[in-house]
Amino acid sequence: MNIQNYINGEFVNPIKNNWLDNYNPSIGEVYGQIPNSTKEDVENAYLAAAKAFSSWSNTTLEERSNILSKIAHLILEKLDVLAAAESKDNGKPISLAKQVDIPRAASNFQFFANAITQFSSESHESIGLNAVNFTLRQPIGVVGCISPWNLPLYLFTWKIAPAIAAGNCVVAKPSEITPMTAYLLGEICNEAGLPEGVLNIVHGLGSTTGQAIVAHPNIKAISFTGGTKTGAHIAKVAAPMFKKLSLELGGKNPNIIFADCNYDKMLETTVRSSFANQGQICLCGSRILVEEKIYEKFKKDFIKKVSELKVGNPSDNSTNIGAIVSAEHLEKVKSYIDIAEQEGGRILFGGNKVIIKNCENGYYLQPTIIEVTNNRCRLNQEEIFGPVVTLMSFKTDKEALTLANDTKYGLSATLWTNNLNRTMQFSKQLQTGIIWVNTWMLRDLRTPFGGQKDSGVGREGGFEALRFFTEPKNICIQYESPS
Ligand code: TXE
Repeated sequence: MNIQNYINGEFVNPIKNNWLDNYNPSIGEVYGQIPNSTKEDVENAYLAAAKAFSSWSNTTLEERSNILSKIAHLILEKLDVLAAAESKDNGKPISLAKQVDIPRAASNFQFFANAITQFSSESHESIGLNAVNFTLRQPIGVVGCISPWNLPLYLFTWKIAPAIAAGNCVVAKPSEITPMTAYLLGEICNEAGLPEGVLNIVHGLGSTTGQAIVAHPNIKAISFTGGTKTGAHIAKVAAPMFKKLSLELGGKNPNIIFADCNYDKMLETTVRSSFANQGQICLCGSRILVEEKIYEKFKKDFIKKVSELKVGNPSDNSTNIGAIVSAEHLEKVKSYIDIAEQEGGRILFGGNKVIIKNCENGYYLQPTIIEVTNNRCRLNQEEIFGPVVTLMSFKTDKEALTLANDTKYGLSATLWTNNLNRTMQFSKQLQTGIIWVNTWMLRDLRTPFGGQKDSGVGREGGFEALRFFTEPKNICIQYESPS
């Protein structure tokens, strides 16, 4: 299955005719080709976006809202096709794609279809000076959206929806590892009546195609989700060009469990926050910190629950843990398991690759639990981004807070306790952009989403996203006093 770039509402081959293999990770085989676009393709996408900008930025909010809403409905109509494509491309269980990825892609469009009709700005009367100030929030122009392979359509649409809702035109690049649902979105946009050139999708490697978007002199804002290292590189390229940057990067999120929590709910949720999407979510609670008095009980119960998870073919409805996204990523995750012992860790469960019947060449790994004694070890300091969590115990609140913050990342934290004072004290002192208390991954799209420290810069979601994708302009008018 070969896919093409989506430029000016049409599907076109890459100009230089370079192609990349696209793998199905569940069987470890190439199942198609995607464009390895060059800067010429990116230039064509930019020109299409620039041409569409003046009319698109002058459509009424109602027109935009209706089109975004239609895209949302079409995504839901095609849920099964999109979920099957996502699962095949990424290796995630089909059940997860159906329950999370694709519905959320629709919600992203529906949310901003609504939000744009409520997005306004204040005016300020300078009393006694016969002056009034008001603020226009105008679209930036052509913006770049670059997304990763872990939640492909979910994160791709999370950027595109607010960008076009705000009146911008977009040059978007999905990960070269999971291009399929982005490709399918192009047809959906045409069917929804999105004018040609408002959204342009170019496929290809980050270092070439992605780089060409980031370095393009007239693409004035970049919204990126991916690795911290890549984010730092993008910032280096874009900063001297004074582009607006939204960088959603890696995480090494603490999951802090106190004895006074709702134990059963904590246990069931912790299995999910540890291994959902094969642990390939930047919000996963990969460092589990447990109050000493329940540590042994938790360890026993957690291992038992995790041992019941089924590693299998992602297209099998009973599969809980699907394939790792690529052979390279499988090796990267395995390399951390292999250093566990020398890092002072002890593998309590898992740690091995799995051979799945009829998928012998697929990329499968057991959910893995490693007990560590020192938070400075590599397993606790580096983002593994796979089905691997570490366990540590703590005695006091102070120790728990210190451990939780002892990381270069600052994306999210999960706290399990029924103690109100502790909840507020931790909420104020945890150095993360998101804190879940007695839950995980409960998402209200109105909230600011993003992290501190090495987890990135800026926030997505709600009006934060619409502010990112617009330029505020203050206008001050002085008028004559009545004669
Ligand atoms: O991200 P990359 P990958 C973390 C996780 C993972 C690591 C790398 O640790 O192991 O990032 O994952 C494009 N200029 N997260 O390889 O490389 C690339 O083509 C412009 C956390 O997916 O950062 C892809 O479209 N673009 C993250 C996108 O950037 C470039 C989710 C992400 O690729 C580029 C995924 C360049 N120079 C991985 N280089 C999260 N926070 O959710 C690459 N790209």
